[in-house]
Amino acid sequence: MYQARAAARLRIVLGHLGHPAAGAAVAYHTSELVSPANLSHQQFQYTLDDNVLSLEQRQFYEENGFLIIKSLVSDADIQRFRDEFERICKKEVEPMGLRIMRDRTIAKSKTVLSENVVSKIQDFQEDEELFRYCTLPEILKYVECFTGPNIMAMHTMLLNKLPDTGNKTSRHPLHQDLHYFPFRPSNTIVCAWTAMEHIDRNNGCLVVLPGTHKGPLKQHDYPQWEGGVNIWYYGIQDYDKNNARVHLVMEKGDTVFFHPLLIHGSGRNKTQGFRKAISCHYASADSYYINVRGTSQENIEKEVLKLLSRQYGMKENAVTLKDVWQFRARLVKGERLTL
Ligand SMILES: O=C(O)CCC(=O)C(=O)O
Repeated sequence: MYQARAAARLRIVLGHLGHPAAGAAVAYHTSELVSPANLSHQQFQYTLDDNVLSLEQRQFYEENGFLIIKSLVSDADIQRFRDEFERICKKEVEPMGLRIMRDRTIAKSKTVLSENVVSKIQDFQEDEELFRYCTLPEILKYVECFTGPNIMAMHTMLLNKLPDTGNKTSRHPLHQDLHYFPFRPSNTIVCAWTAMEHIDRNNGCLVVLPGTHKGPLKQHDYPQWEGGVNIWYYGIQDYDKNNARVHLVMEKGDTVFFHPLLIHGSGRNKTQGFRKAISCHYASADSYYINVRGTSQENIEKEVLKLLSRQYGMKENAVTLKDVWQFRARLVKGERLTL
C-alpha cells in the first residue's frame, strides 16, 4: 500500500518535471488531483490564493514541497550574473558583507581567486548587480504565492559547484534549509533557485525528497564523510530511506521554488565544467525571530557567532543570530514589518 502510494507520487512528480518515464502520470495528475471535489481552499496550507499559480501547481507544491517554473529567468540576466561573479572573483568589485567560499580540498592552497576555486559566494545583498536577481518581477510574482505581499530577501547565494577533485566534496548532503534560519513561520519562507545552465546528474543537480516539507525540522550535523565536508554543509542522518528521491534536471533559466523543510541536497560534479545556480531565500516581512538556544539549531548559532568573533574580534556573545539575520535581510516588496 505504502509502496503503491510512493510510486504514484513519484509518477506525479516526474510528470511535473516532464520526465519521459512519467508515462500516464500526467493523466493521473490532472484527473485525480485537480478534480474540484478534492480541492477545497481550506486544505491549502503552503500556498496563498493570489491567482498566479494554477490549481494544479498549488496542489503540486502542497503535496511535494517544490515547484519548477520553466524558462523564468532570461539568458541576458543570467549572463549579467555570470559577469558579476567573474568581477567578484577577480576582486574588481568587493561588496560589503559578501562571503567567498572555497571547496575544502583547495581552501588552503594559495591559488588566486577565480572561477576554478570559488565554490560559492553568499550574502550578496550589497552587490547591486547580483541582488537584481532577488528583485526580478518574474521571480517575485511567484514568491508572493508563498510569502504574501510583504517580502524580505533573507539569504542569497551563487553556487559554483566545482569539478569534483575525487574526494566527493562537491556533494551537498541532504538537509533542510530551516536548520539555518532563526525565523518563523516556515510556511511563508521559500527558496528560489535558478539554474544558470543545463544541470543534470552529471554536474550535480538538486535532489529532493518530495513531501518531506510536511515533517518536522530534523537534527543536523556534519556528515562523517571520508573526504571531509565543506563548512556549513550540515546534513541529516535520520530521514526515511524509503522516501522517493527525485533529481531535478533543469535548463538554464528554469527556477525551482521550494519549502524550507523540504529535504534536499545535490550530487557530485563529475564533469570538468562549473555548475552554476543562483538563489535567494525569501520570507514574509511579518515573520518573527526565535531563540534557537536549547534547540537542534544551537550548533549552527554557535558556529556562526564563533566565526564572526574570529573575523571581527568581537566577544562571542556580543551579537545573536537574530542580529546577524536582521542585518542582512532586505525588503524587496511591500512593507518591512517584524523581520
Ligand atoms: O546548489 C546546490 O548544489 C545545493 C544548494 C543547497 O541546497 C543549499 O545551499 O542549501
